[in-house]
Amino acid sequence: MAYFPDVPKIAYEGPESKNPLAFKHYNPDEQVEGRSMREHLRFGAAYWHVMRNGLSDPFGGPTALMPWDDGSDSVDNALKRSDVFFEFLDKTGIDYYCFHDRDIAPELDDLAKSNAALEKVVDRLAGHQKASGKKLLWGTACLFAHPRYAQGAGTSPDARVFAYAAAQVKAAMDATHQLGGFGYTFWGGREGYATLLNTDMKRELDHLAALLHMAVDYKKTIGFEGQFYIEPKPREPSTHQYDSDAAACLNFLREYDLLDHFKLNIETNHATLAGHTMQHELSVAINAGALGSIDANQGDTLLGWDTDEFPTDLYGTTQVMLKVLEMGGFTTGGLNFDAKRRRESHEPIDLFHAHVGGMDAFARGLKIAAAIRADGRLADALKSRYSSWDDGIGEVIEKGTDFATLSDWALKNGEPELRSGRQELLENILNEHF
Ligand code: XUL
Ligand code: CO
Repeated sequence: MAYFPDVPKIAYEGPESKNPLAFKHYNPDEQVEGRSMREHLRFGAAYWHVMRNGLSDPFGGPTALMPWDDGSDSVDNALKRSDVFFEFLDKTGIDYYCFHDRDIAPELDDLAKSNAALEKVVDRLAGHQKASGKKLLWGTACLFAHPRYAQGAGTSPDARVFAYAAAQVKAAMDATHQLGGFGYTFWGGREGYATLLNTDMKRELDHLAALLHMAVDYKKTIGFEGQFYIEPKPREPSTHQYDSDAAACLNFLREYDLLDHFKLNIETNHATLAGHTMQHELSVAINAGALGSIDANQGDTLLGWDTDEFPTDLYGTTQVMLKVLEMGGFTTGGLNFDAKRRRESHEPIDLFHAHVGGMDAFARGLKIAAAIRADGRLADALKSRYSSWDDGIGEVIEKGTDFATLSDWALKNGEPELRSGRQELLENILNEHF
């Protein structure tokens, strides 16, 4: 059954093509730095946006047309959505996907019924994966939508809510394991506070760490070998989210002895909401050996919230790919389009335009990043800026010295000669590649 009868399998037609349903740059088997584009980019589709996002906003209801969806919470409707989703993956050529438990299956009157519904849909997804060769990039539990989690899940002031959240994570991990997921993500949407007047921050963080330690233990119990990720975001819906940025997450993981078990899933729009560039967040994660995966999207400079736009900014995709190449590529992670169409783009075809555009923007980013690396001038400039550390007094300092030695050196050598940072020149070199 074709749910998207007007959409063919999207093919690569090259930069000259004017076909809106063709790739101009994403050519899956084309080699870049000795690896195929498909392997470099590891695109993922977000089930919650593709299948479940009606495109409502704080001022208006849903607009998205989903002719296949009867709007009910039935398991049959959920199963049908999974069929539609795999047709979407097939036609876009996206190899991976990500889900929350409650995106793929309904939350019913009680936990036992919800678990049973989840198991049914997971069986169907397993069949789709087997038939298509598509893979699960990561799964997660939705611990933020239901009213019980209004005051947090792992950081709830109510121990009964914590227990419920743990039960949900257990079932979502089982589902992810059954589907051979490469990872499992924790995004703490409501793990933070609205006001410190009613918040025992220390106790809440202790509880969050306890939940994550239990997840680490459970992973061993079931033999799940996927990578755990934490996804930083500073706020919204909370006033402050504890996992506010990459540095805060790393500090939390270190403090609670969890660093060996987690990497980070960095999302572009979350980085900008935290007041950082994506480049900054990726650098912080890479420096700690902890960049796991990426939620690929972008924000809007005119709006102060998480707009989850599709990534179209070539500067942005290039900078991401420069970092990914610098890291040596993804291992378990990939580029998950945690992005939604604008509310005005309500037709099913817009889903295709959006993903095709995002994939092409990243393919171009990859090619430009590889060209920048081959050109070498930016890397040379960086190396030369730090060259005073390679020998002489720099080498002495890096090996370890003391104040007396440095004081003697400074007295003898006098005022250091200033060297320009050459920012404008470097920006010009970067622009030569676009
Ligand atoms: C919310 C967000 C989530 C996570 C998964 O801003 O990014 O969808 O990616 O829970
Ligand atoms: Co995300």
